[in-house]
Amino acid sequence: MQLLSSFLKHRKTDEQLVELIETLMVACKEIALQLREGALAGVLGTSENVNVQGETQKKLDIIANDVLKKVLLDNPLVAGLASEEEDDPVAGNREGRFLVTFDPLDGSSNIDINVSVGTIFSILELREGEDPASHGAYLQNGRRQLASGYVLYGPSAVLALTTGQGVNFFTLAHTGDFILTQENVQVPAETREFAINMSNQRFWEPSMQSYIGDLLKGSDGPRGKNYNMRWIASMVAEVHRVLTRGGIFTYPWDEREPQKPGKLRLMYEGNPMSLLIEQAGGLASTCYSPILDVEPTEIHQRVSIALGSRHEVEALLRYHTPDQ
Ligand code: P6P
Repeated sequence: MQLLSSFLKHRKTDEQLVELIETLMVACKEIALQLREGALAGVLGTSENVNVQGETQKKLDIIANDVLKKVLLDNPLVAGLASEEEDDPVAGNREGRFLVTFDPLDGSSNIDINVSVGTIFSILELREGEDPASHGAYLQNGRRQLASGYVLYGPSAVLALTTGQGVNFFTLAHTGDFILTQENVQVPAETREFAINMSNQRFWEPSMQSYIGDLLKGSDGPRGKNYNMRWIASMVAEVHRVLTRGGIFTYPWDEREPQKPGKLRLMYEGNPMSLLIEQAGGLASTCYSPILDVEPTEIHQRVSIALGSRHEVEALLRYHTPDQ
């Protein structure tokens, strides 16, 4: 059995990065404990607060966010953090080296029905002369991430992590250790499984309607095979399924909010998940270009997402290429 820290050190990972990842896991273990308690701890249900995203916060959204902020700001390596739940970044230690962006509890609409949720994180380096209390410090494209990952709080708590040398899974043991359970995760290039919120079909752009329409035609249609659909409404669970057995997950542009490219957030969901997917041999696209190439202009900006099995994302891109 290989513990997270010994695995990373064996891979010659930057020691300070290892320390920061271990700090993040301290917070995620606390969040996992609170989730396990659920109703017993009186942490279910919604708060009175509405976050910067315009979403009513669940009590556990706030708890998870507070745990991550406290634990991270206690670490002198952390120069600052930006959370999906916070209007503005929070400066940390003046001598700090790293910036952390996170979605503290993705999929939280599932908490009250006891369905998997997760913490998504991304680690960047503070650039020379940047102010970690300013939005600008965090506006770095996804290829500048030093590491990204998530902890999926499911039947077991699983960390999916990349530090730029592939993707590995670690399972939280009763001892409180994250133990390596899958090394060098690879997304199968082919799939028969797609994940999209079909109830929005009438609001998608025609190219997405055409692509999904052809999947639904099955073996009689142009794709020549039958597909299965999954929708958990928890991106962490969807991405974990894609990393584990392949698939395509997409949350596309929607005409109800035409000024926004999509529902999901670039800095807290799109970039960290896209780095994992690319590191595992998959593709992650805005439906027109790689998500990791997007140059951020706002820390809460949205992005359209299509990610997963390489050949399936390539097929989707062919429907979105103007000369089709
Ligand atoms: P919908 C959860 O709120 C989330 O941000 C993602 O985790 C998930 O994939 C998506 O939104 C679900 O959206 O519209 O199906 O509720």
